[in-house]
Amino acid sequence: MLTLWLYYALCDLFNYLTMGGILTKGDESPMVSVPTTKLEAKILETMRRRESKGTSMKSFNTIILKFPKIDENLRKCKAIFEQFDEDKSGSIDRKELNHCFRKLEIGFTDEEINDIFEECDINDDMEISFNEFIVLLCLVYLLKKDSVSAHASSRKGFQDLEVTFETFVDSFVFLDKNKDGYVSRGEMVRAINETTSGERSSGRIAMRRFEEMDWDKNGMVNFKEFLFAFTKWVGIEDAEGEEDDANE
Ligand SMILES: [Ca+2]
Ligand SMILES: [Ca+2]
Ligand SMILES: [Ca+2]
Repeated sequence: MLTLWLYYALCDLFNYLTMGGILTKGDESPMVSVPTTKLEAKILETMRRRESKGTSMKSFNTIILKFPKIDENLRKCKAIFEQFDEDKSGSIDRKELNHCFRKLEIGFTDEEINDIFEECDINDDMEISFNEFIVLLCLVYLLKKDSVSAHASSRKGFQDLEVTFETFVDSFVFLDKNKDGYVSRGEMVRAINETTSGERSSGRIAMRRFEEMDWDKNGMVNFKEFLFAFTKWVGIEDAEGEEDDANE
């Protein structure tokens, strides 16, 4: 079952981190991560503010228990994605994203839309793929939630999605023990130790999971990287990866 697979994937990841992998890299002090863009700084600041409110997650298991629901809701997200992919190219370009934001009544300026497009186009192909889209929506959720009362939230079909996004935020807050907006190796270790009693299974999968998470390889995982990892874990691939949209 997928859920079980996810569980083991996470155990692998944490075991790998516990045993010391890329993150240890011979330096004793954690690297200091500095946001490189204005938007990144804003996300970090918003996340830190959110973190000060705490988390409803009590253990790592409570996160895992939510996986089936997350999976189900992200799948529903596919329909939203397809709706905004106007030319059915399998990805969302800048113009389509603009339309999308207008339809969802997300009050972003053109500059902000541009920034978030660039932030989430992680493979730099100038298109937003499905997994990039999920990350994008979740970041929008985080940013909007923090400012004015989210307007688009009351829209039908989005409540489920918001529950999922809140789960992502909550999970991240749970992992980020010192509330600095980044999940470090030490924090990972703490999170896993609080729950499991050392189920060990390292290996290549774990290595891959970790690489997926620490996208820019700086030894710290920010919220965006965490989200990308999640989309991978639930099996959401890039548009190029799965050409299953034979019927249009
Ligand atoms: Ca398109
Ligand atoms: Ca892309
Ligand atoms: Ca931290």
